[in-house]
Amino acid sequence: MKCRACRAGAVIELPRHNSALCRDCFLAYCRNQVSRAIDEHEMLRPADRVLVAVSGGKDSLALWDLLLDLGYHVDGLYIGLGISGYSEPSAGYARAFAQSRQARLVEVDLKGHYGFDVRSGAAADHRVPCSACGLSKRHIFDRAALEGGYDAVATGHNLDDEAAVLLGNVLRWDLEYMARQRPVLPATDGFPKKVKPLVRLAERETAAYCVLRGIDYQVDECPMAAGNRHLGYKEALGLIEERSPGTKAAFYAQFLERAAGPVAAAAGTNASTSLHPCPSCGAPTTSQLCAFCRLVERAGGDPKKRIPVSAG
Ligand code: Q46
Ligand code: ZN
Repeated sequence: MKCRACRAGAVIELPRHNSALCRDCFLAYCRNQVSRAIDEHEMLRPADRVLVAVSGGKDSLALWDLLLDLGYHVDGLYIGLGISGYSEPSAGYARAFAQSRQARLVEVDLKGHYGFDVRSGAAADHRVPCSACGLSKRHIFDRAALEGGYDAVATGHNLDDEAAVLLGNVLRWDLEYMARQRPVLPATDGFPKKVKPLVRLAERETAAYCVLRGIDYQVDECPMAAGNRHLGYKEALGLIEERSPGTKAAFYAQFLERAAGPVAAAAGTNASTSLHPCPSCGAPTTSQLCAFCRLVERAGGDPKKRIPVSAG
């Protein structure tokens, strides 16, 4: 198998592009896909300070590496979720990467900082673990970005993630969620800008990228993910993709090009006028106290604790 670009020995096949690439051409392809996503969706400006949400998995570490290589000023933020057997090794991969690239990694440990982990927080707030986890991560990334003066939060959602979320939204015709499913969400009152620069790269491509770049990452799925709907949608799309390479990318790309605008118009804009700053943490909320501060209070922690991030 020869590289389609330079005729050297290929290391990876890309059926959706009807192509195969050698190591160097594949790494260049990954950089190019990220660069195109950033340009197409006006995600970042060259001088932006970016905070990457780092989990220790392949996507977030590949994203961090790619953004550094593209010349962005990028720091990482890792949140210790306290998931036994999973969180500690994940933190280790994040730290090792930061050290290897001499990049700045900010760490927030849920238990040490707020007094709960994903399991105990979920139990105290009568939620399922992924709901407590998602709420905590969104809150901490948002507050850290705003308090640290970052221009955007970048997350490692890849093409497979976005196509699976889209499939779930379409199956339920959930227009509100579809309207928000964009690769870039602009900063609005009290929320930082959010960008997903990996939306043009498939999951197996980010994994191959890490392997070829020598980046060690957490290979295991979070144990709490077992049996969730998102994984089922990914599997279903994987089967379709196997038979018809390119379908997944077309499904997502055509949504952005042809449907996202009309869907957003049909869903209407949710008036943000009822939002006010949470008296405890300052995050925008429609309730007396924001959902995260309620969770922290119920779990017996101190919601007023600041996140240890300052402009670096
Ligand atoms: S939400 Fe749920 Fe993930 Fe949190 S508890 Fe694990 S599976 S890590 S993206
Ligand atoms: Zn709050």
